Amino acid sequence: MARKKIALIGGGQIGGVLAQLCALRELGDVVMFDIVEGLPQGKMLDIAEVGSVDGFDCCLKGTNSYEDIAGADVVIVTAGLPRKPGMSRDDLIEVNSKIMTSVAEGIKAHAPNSFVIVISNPLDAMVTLCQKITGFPYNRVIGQAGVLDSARFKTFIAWELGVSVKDVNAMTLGGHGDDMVPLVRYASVNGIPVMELLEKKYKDKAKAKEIMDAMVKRTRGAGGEVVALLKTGSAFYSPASSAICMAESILKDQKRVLPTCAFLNGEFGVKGFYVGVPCVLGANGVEAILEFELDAEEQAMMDKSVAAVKELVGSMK
Ligand code: TXD
Repeated sequence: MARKKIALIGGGQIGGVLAQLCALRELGDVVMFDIVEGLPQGKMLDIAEVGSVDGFDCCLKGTNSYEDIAGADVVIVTAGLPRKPGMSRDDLIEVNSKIMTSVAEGIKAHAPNSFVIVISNPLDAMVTLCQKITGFPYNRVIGQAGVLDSARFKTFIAWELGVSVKDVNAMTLGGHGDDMVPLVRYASVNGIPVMELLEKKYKDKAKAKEIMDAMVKRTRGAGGEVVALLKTGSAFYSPASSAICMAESILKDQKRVLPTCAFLNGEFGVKGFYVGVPCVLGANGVEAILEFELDAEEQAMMDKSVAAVKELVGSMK
């Protein structure tokens, strides 16, 4: 049986970590495409040369030619500029739309049967564009944002409560912008509601709410917090790990339930737009969207986030 093949479009900061994670987890053979000559070749050679140390068997190839992505099972797209301090994700739309157009054409021509995971920002708009240009069915074109946004939320909860992050469960919905919707009601530590634990800790409902509000705010601004510290780019370890988690669920048909930027056809009251919602990811890509009742406050936040996504998508030429 042939090995799976993963194509990475974009060999920058996130692309490099993606390649290393693919190799370490032996997800399949990896080809990295970038327009910069030597960059993908150099990175892939660098990673390939520690196969004996890390103990992985896979072929790693860097390329400047789309022909090399032929036969890819999963394509992960990071091509595009990252933010600089003071920029919003939406400021990238003009330049990254042009890049995404050429990338999607390349994928359509050379990996027509692949599942595509888009990471490039502004995420919700770039996924929309990628699907439009490839013409692939919606279940095969998704975006990564929610796994990372949720992971950030979980991290802050774990730090606040002094518990292992492995026992924290929490999720964000909506667009990958400042209006994303961290779901406080469903945040738990092994099923115990986080709000209840905060109220016990502080013996004060108002204080518990204040602490939660601060964690929600930090989650919404977490990407910008990293950008402000790095000054020269945006987060790259965490988006790579998050996308690999999605790719792995598809490649191994794990059917994990992951917050995914997926095309909605009426779910959560949204029709015709890509928005972050919990999806079952398996061998058929998005195999199901898990819809559930939002309360009035959550629905209002979701509506606000979706309105921002609609405006962003509408602003694409
Ligand atoms: O969670 C998320 N979705 C994200 C998204 C979290 C953090 C950052 N996110 C976005 O990912 C970020 O705003 C950027 O739009 C992308 C990629 O971020 P990265 O940090 O990897 O950017 P780099 O290091 O600048 O790498 C981009 C690469 C670089 O090597 C360019 O040469 C290449 O993209 N590039 C192209 N590759 C292929 N084809 C074209 N046309 C092209 N243009 C540039």
